Amino acid sequence: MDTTGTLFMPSGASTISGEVDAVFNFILIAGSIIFAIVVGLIIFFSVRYRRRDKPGLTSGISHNLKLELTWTIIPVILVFFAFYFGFKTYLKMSIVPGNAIEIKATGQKWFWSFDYPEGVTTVNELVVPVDQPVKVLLSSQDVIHSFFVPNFRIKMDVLPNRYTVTWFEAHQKGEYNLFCAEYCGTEHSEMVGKVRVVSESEYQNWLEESSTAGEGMTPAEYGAKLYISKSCNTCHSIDGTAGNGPSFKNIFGKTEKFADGSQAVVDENYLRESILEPANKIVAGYQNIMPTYQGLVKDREIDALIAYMKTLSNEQQ
Ligand code: HEC
Ligand SMILES: [Cu+2]
Repeated sequence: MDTTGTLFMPSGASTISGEVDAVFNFILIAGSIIFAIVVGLIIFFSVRYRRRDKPGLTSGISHNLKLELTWTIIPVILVFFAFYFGFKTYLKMSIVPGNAIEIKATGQKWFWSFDYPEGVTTVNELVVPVDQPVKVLLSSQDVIHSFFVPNFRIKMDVLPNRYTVTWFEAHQKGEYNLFCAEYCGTEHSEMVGKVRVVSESEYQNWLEESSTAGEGMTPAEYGAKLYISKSCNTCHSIDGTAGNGPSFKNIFGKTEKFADGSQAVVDENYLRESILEPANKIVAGYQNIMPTYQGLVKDREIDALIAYMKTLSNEQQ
């Protein structure tokens, strides 16, 4: 159900967000009341019954059965409520509906990629239809990440060498933040994406468009788009400034020096290799942190990226 944002949570946009919030609020409010009562009484008693210099004032009462039953039974009931609703919601969040569409999500330093059954691959953008359950099959290429969409109230660890699963059904169109919620290295805070919830027809159109993306554009124009959409821009600038990776400015045709002392002239094959097997040749002065784009970019897209990098260089050929 819909909930609006509060101090603790952003607005809820999935079918389970209302339930998660209800459990959270119940525990928060019940906990706060009990905390106030316990701490209030501690303060009251320590003042009221502080040690005085008059002996004999302490009464001989050893216990009070009614009171003890009350402060035992009420919290037990509250804990049972918290367990009952918490477990019920947990089960709902764990069991993926049979009619869910399945999207493979991969975490890697430091971006998300998504593979659709239709063959479309996106980076840092998960597009899903509204009012339809979506199963997200998660795994990591490197370290532990965590798939966190606060508006949907889902968070799931993303592990190397193992699959984890989460699911959601968004019932409100819009754009929602996707975070990595597991510290995964220097650019962890840049590991953010978007979940775009669109209508069923927009979704079908988007799938169609994405599988024919780049048509009607020159390769260099398409490459410029891919440079952003495949997240190359998080590590490579185009204005000459060095980031996590070398800038693409004037890259084509230059003589590149590598960490092992060898060197090579940057041509199409070198660029292709750098994208698919970045660990083969490490540019001197940089670390081996570029993820392989094997499987994430199609040949057509590599061609476009190379065409784009050429346009950033003086020495075009
Ligand atoms: C996480 C950061 C990161 C991302 C994302 C990234 N790279 Fe890299 N890239 C590097 C680093 C670091 C190097 C230098 C070390 C090496 O050679 O592996 C590099 C090297 C390169 C080189 C060789 C550069 C040279 O001057 O010789 C090319 C070409 C390249 N990347 C292309 C790309 C493309 C295209 C993308 C997007 C599809 C991309 N990279 C995404 C970090 C990244
Ligand atoms: Cu991460």
